[in-house]
Amino acid sequence: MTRRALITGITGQDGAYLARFLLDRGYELFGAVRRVSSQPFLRLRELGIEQHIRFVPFELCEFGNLFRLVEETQPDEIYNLASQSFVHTSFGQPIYTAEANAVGVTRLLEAIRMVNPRIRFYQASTSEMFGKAQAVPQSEVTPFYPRSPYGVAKLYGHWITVNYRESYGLHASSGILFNHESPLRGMEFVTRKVTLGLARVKCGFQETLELGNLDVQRDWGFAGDYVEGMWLMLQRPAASDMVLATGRTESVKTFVEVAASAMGFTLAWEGQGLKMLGIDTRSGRRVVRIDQSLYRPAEVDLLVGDASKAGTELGWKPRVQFPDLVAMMAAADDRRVRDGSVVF
Ligand code: NAP
Ligand code: G4F
Repeated sequence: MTRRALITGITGQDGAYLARFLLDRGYELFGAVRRVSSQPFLRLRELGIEQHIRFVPFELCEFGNLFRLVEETQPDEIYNLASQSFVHTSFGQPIYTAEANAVGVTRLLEAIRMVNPRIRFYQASTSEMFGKAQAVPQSEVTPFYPRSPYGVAKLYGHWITVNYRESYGLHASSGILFNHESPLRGMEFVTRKVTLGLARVKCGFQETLELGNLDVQRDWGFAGDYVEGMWLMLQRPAASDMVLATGRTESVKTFVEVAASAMGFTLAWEGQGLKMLGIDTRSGRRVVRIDQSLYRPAEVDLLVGDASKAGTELGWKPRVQFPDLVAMMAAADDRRVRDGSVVF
């Protein structure tokens, strides 16, 4: 029998890759989208799958809407990928972030409990919950210490998912995913900001790339690999929580260097701290500058995940390695900027 899935946040990076993954497996797919004034379907269009999805109106902060949505679509699986996903923004909008990322999860779980408790549920939890990391690497048993309103709200979303599983027997799993990127990544996030910015600098559309803290380290994987892990979690007989990560960590500075090299720059650093500059030694151009306003009130310095539970229980492992990920993103933005195609 054809299985039905509902994806919230389908217009985002992960939503697009997960939609393609589920369509390839024959799912009937409902895509939950909120009303926005710009074009929300560009990623789905880029993957060529927009016409295979039934779009339904959705807002995380509106219980009646969520309830009717679950009742009308009667899905077998719900993937809750929707959230206010920008960490920096969460410092300026902490209350809305909590409404969407914390209470929003409870709204969905309540709707599932009332409409059909057999629906399997995936919650998009995050390595940001580890924040000021209490162990290296971080796994399912590492204590949490979030460092942003985003991380705090996601931690509530994580625990309410665990609580509904333990209280009401829901098949509800929380995926604790480390940073995952792709050519479909939003341009507000540092990796995409770097690859798009460098491509624009190279073509003369932008003078310099302004960045914040270059010393922080992240465990960066490819989003296309991570959506398979989400699906695998919901195929298990019993729900549980899993870390998905590559186990390798790199600094933002290294990401910039590898991306710059892929774009044909020869980057050298001059100066220290806020005065540091990234110079292209061939042309002498100042390619990278530091902008203090891009620093966060509290930072997450080092994330690196241990995904051995997912390896053992799901048979999951990431395929794309860090250098190939950077090269893939750099090539996509280089091409887009040169041929003037739409960027999202
Ligand atoms: P993304 O590209 O920013 O997508 C977020 C999605 O949520 C978009 O479709 C957005 O809709 C939707 N959304 C935001 N607020 C909403 C609201 N109030 N009601 C309904 N929909 C709303 O994020 P992503 O990178 O794909 O990440 C997917 C999920 O995984 C997020 O929950 C994120 O927090 C979490 N996560 C991501 C990573 C990562 O590295 N990518 C790691 C760990 C966890 P619009 O298109 O209208 O903005
Ligand atoms: O790319 P980022 O904005 O991602 P961040 O904060 O790690 O959050 C992402 O990953 C989380 C998983 O750990 C997700 F839950 C979350 O939804 C999102 O997808 O920033 C990465 C690092 C930060 O430490 C930041 O301070 O890069 C540093 N950074 C330096 N300059 C910058 C910039 N970040 C951004 N966005 N823009 C800069 O100019």
